[in-house]
Amino acid sequence: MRTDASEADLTRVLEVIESQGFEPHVSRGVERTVVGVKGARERLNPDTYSGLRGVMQVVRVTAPHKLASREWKPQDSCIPVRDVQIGRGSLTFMAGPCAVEEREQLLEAARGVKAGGGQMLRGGAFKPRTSPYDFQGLGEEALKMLAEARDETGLPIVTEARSQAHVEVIERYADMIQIGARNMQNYDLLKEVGGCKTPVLLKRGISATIAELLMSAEYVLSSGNDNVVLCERGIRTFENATRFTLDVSAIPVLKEQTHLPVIIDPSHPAGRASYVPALARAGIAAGADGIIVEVHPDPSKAMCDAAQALSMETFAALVSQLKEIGAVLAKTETT
Ligand SMILES: [Mn+2]
Repeated sequence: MRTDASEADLTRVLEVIESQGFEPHVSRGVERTVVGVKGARERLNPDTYSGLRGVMQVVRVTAPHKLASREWKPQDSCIPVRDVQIGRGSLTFMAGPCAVEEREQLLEAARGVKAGGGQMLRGGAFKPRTSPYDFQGLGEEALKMLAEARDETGLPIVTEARSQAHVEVIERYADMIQIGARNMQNYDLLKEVGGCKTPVLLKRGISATIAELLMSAEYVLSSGNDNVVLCERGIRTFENATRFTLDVSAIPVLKEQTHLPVIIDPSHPAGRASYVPALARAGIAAGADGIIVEVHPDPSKAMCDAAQALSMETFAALVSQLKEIGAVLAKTETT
């Protein structure tokens, strides 16, 4: 719509779309309002809309990931998580233990994250583990501890929903719902979080292409949740010196194809704490909007992913380096 289009102009456009049996999707941006029309190519005639008052331009979105595409929304999206704004020229640092283990350990980690310059706290309550014999997480107890840590430090919390059954309880406590790599193509779960108001952090699957990641984001967006942040966390390649291979090239590709913010997880591809800072620096230098990293007050005692957890001191040093890299790229720290 033109910037000077009135509400009446918009209503008229929506009426025309609906009268043709299509469902309009209105997206109100800072500068202009975009109206999406989904439907079979043959049945849609752009001329129907271009003559209506207030319409600036009619564009056919050719990308299969419609709502996630740059064609749909040329401007970078900014995803609000409480008072943290992810994307659009800012850097966001999320950190915390792989799993929430006990109250004191979590509070200590949260204080360390805050002191080290982090803006969000991560922590697993429902852990998807490769082995059924490994620690599976504390469930709702962990969510309560995360909420307590947020109340003390002010850091919004992000935690993973492993199945649809967890979404309702996670929504009650958390500020952002993570969809883990193993669930990237769990379409029922994607639709479930798509029906939530809580922002979603969508991690790339270990064998998923960038196009598949974008289609998964499309599931969430098309189900009604506009607040999606993508996360590159390493893919499986022939290389086994690291746990996975961080696909740095995914960052510029995603930046070209989507308006959604992109962050990286340097911990899971590294598998080892000593590799984590280098991967984090590479990700930010490549244009990522932030990181989500595993930290622990005493890494040797972590019950989950101990080898890759950073100490609080290393995390703080890393954050200051990342801010310097961000400054070179004219990125500001998230507010
Ligand atoms: Mn982990």
